[in-house]
Amino acid sequence: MTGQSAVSAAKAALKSQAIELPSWAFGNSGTRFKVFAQPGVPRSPQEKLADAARVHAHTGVAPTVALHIPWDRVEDYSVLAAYAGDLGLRLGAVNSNVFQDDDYKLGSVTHPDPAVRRKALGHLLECVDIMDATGSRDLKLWFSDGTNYPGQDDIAARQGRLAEALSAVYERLGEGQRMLLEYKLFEPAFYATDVPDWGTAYAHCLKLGPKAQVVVDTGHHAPGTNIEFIVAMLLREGKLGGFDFNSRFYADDDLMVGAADPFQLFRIMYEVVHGGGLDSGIAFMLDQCHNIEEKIPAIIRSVMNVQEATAKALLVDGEALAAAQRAGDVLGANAVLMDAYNTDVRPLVAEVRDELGADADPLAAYRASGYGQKVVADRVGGTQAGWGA
Ligand code: LRH
Ligand code: MN
Ligand code: MN
Repeated sequence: MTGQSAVSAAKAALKSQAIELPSWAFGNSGTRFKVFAQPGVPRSPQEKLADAARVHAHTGVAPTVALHIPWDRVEDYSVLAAYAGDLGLRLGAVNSNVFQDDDYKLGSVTHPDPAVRRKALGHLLECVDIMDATGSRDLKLWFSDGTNYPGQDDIAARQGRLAEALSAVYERLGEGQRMLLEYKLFEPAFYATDVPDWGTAYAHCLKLGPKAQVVVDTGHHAPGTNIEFIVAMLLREGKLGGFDFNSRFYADDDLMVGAADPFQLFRIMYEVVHGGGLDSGIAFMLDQCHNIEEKIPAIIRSVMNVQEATAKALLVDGEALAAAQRAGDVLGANAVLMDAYNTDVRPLVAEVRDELGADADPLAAYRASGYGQKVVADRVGGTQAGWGA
């Protein structure tokens, strides 16, 4: 592709990429040491949607919002979906929560007690009911299940209990619905997590069938893990359902995506683009918490970071790269990738936003809108995102 047509193709692809916002990123959050409450945070799921609508208005590429149940519990989810529609949004993935109940101390769907397992499964099935009402495509499953001490429980038996629950949920999925299984190396379990890695998630999803896919949370790996390899592998196997994007310096830090390692984000997006994953239904979700920084600007920044990494990935000269690879030109191939990474794509994505009717400089536009001051004046007594709630 010539320079100009590569740029127009990149612009078209960037316009159709949708980045999903997590409702919980708008609420107060913190570490287990302290939640620093911020003025003006949403007091209800509806107010979280209103904030998300601001992010979408300024960026033009964030039209869906993921819910977390029960943090976003409402009486009627179809009313919430209609409200989202009025704001120009759609409701996205429904995130289940089987980790904040006393009953789940020893696990949820892998708990040794069948009564606790039944309760956890009931919640997961309720989440599919909610998807029916919201029109959501994806159920996102993350299990905090695991053990802290060797011998605490039977590792293999827990896998059996997990498979049983997953299969019941799978059977309940409707036409066009999917379940996304998320893995995480450790925390809160410190010895053996029941879904610790992509291999375990993949094995379960493979057995379940095509509606079961793996979700890659970029903060859920051991330091040094080659995440783009995992992405390439899952994509190749047709099992990459989506991302939970965030940054990490140490563990599951949930910082703004692209903040800790923009090069890694580029490498991930390159594998997505190269593997044809940009328009294959992969959910590009953020999963972040903004503990000390302003939330809406941080979310806008995160959307921009994903977009910029995607733009750079789209600008990789595929023909030059393939030629260098065929010729065994190690440095040449690496240079092709680095040329794209080192391109300043900010003017390009600004143009894309402009053409979408959003703002070339979304952060400046948000500041100029006065929305931040308005919600501080209007909203008194914000809700916590859920972690300590
Ligand atoms: C677990 C996790 C999972 C939860 C979210 C709030 O660490 O990444 O996706 O649903 O955080
Ligand atoms: Mn996550
Ligand atoms: Mn996480």
